[in-house]
Amino acid sequence: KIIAFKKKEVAKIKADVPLQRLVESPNFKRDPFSLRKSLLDPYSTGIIAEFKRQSPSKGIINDTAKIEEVTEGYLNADVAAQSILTDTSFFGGTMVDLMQARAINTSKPILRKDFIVDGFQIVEAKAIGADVILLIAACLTKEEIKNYGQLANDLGMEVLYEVHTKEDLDKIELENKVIGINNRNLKTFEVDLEHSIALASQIPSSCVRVSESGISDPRIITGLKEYDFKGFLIGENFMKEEDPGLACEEFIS
Ligand code: IGP
Repeated sequence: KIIAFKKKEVAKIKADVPLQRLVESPNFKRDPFSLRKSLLDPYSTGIIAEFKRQSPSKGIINDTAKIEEVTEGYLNADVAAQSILTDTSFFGGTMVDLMQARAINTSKPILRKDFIVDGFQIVEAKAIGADVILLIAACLTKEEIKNYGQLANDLGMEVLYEVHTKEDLDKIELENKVIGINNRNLKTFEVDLEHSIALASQIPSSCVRVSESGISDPRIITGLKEYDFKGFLIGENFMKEEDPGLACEEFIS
């Protein structure tokens, strides 16, 4: 459902915005930061802190937090990277949020969190200052995953490949990828860490493993590290607080 909606939405934007305009934007010229490198740094906290105002499963999470303040807070907390929802219809995010974060964040990778269903969005991601895009295996064919991944890499960006099942994993050429296992089933919204840990054993060691969703306690991270997870994507646990940056700082320290 979301995918069909997204495809229509992107088609409209594509008709209005010439590619040339994206390519000419100042952010398009910057060299993106590497998420892989950031997560593999032995001193990294591994935390990928998300800016998310609302979600289909939770409704409004935070509608007062300012992207600039949250970005500053997350950077102060020494996150490994930032994740920013740019989907408006379901998550209340905007591309402007990412651009404003980018203006402040000059040191850590930013993930454009959205449903990528068209190559245009990948060029757009670079133009707004993203370093990494998300490709959700469940939403894409094997060929799309390969082609979009290639396009992102050609533009100097990295990809977080998101999976939830073995079928998702089978669609990806796994060598040397950053793989995010979503603990949340996107159909039932149920969160299951055991399921993720079981799936992790199917991922080759050349990959960097990221655990996504439902992480609400530092002890969960200690547990996940035992299974060689290097990245931990956290949204709601920070965003539900009035000061998400401070919540992140307290979580990490
Ligand atoms: C963050 P949480 O439970 O910490 O808020 O989850 C992130 O994993 C979640 O927002 C997410 C997501 C997605 C959102 C994971 N995959 C795909 C939109 C689209």
